[in-house]
Amino acid sequence: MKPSNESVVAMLRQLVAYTQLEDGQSQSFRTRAYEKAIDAIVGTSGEVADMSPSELKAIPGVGDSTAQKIHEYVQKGSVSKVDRLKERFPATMLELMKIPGLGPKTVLALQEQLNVVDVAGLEQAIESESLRSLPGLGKKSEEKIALSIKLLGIHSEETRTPIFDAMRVAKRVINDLQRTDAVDQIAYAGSLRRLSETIGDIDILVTSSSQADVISAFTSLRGVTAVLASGSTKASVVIDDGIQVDLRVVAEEEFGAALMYFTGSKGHNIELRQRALDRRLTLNEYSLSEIDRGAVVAARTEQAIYAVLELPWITPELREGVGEVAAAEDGLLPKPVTASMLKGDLHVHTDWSGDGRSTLDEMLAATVERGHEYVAITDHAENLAISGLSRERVLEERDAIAEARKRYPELTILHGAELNIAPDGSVDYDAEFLELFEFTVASIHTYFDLSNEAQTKRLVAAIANPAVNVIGHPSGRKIGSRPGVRFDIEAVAQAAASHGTALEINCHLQRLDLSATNLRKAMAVEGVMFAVSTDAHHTSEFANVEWGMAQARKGGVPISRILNSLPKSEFTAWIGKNGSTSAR
Ligand code: DGT
Ligand code: CA
Ligand code: CA
Ligand code: ZN
Repeated sequence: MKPSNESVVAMLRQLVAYTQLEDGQSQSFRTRAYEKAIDAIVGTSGEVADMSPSELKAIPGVGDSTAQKIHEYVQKGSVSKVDRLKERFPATMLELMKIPGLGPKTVLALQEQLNVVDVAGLEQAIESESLRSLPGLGKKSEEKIALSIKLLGIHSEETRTPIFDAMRVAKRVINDLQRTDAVDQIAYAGSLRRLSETIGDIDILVTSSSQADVISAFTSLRGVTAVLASGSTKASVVIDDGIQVDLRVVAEEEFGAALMYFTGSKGHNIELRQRALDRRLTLNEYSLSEIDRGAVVAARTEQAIYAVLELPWITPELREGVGEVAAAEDGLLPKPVTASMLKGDLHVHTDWSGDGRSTLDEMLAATVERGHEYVAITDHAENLAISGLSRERVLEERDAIAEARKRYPELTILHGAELNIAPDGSVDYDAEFLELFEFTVASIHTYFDLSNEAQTKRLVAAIANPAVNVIGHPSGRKIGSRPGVRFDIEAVAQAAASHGTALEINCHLQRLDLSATNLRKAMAVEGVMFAVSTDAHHTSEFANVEWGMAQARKGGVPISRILNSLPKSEFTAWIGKNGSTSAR
């Protein structure tokens, strides 16, 4: 079976990670070349596996040596360079690199000087105070790393995977399996479908007319490092040494019942089973049936099963067994929001700031393609050392946007910025200069470990700034690698409501920020608006709106609270109320 583009991209990502270790640095010309190729392949519609080395090289962004490696992977199923590096560096070292404070250089030194290659060894090195002996580290950094491990809940025996990584693997497995003729319907279930922040294992359901072919295709997928179980209708494997994937082949007429059962949560299932019993019905992974005669009442779709149980279909993100069934019964659940309801994106980067990877025109064209009416271009502001725009560059970008408006007459383009919230709550530039922006997002990018009180004050000050329209990724967390700032969500939501500043739901799967917990708390404050924004740094990242809207569903946010679902005129009226903008 030829690898999907996702598989090729996964191989390149491994290449990036292992090259970082080999070089002892996170960026080099080699890693940049691989990363450029990843963007290029994500953006291409062609099948990489069908291309010759010269066709591969013809994709802008794919260089010579990368094309060779892709070709090798397609031909042989692995890349000798990766195999060689895997021998030298255990996969657990890649996990260590995700801990804040542990870059490739330190992880390499851990192996070379302390013989430490995993979290258990790291914990011992902290315990024995030998971590601090490594070059560039000290007592303080040792303590900081110890705190990160604690706050992130990383344990040597704990193997939950951040949803960002798990979703990638799931999409790749699904894409690879779909390439076999044996697969009809395919879907992921479990905690992944519920949009849990971390995933124990990936659950995938398939319908098929040839079960044995599906199972054998699954257990021989590229990237499978162990087959844990393999039977006639189910199998479990480990992918990339890291995550378990469970596959079940189910009958087509029972797909809905299976999807519902394996989506869970267990608590949700238990409540529904009780509800079935109350109606002299029994619910299991195969069907909803009459207890007395055994006749199937519903099984093919989830909708049909919920309907017989006298409930509206409950969106998977809410199925946590924490009162959603009662709320559904009382008609209290909001209508699930979806990506197609959005009319604009309010947090978008371009290559005007250092970390953007697509041009202004590419981002605008992609916005139009999504059918959006408006977009805010929010490149980084000057205080962000590596990629922020100087005042001069801001003025240049403003001119470039004015020109671009002529090329995209159907799109309202707001010239904006992503400001940096300093520890005292102030932002970049000065009040007069800030007036030239039509829209701003303000975000925390530094000083993540101040007290709860200080961070709350900091966020409230930014919210109260008349030049600020949205607080971007309010906690700044990265699931699994950065805990983010602690703050009082009620106080922040109160301030946001009274100053007419929206709170962001950042769509990136590594962020999902605000968290679902904080969204539910913020929802309790009347008048708070949310901006579901991609924070895209590349055209391919606009697709992340799917996750932002799933996060909104998980937080119980109705469409009326989503700022960028408003038609253009209402949207501009809303930001105008803030008093800061001159949006067209
Ligand atoms: P995870 O994998 O730990 O992130 O969480 P889940 O929810 O994906 O759990 P998993 O993979 O063990 O099982 C998938 C779903 O299957 C689960 O959400 C509900 C259902 N399920 C599994 N075992 C049981 C069970 O013993 N009773 C009931 N009612 N449902 C179960
Ligand atoms: Ca699971
Ligand atoms: Ca499972
Ligand atoms: Zn941003």
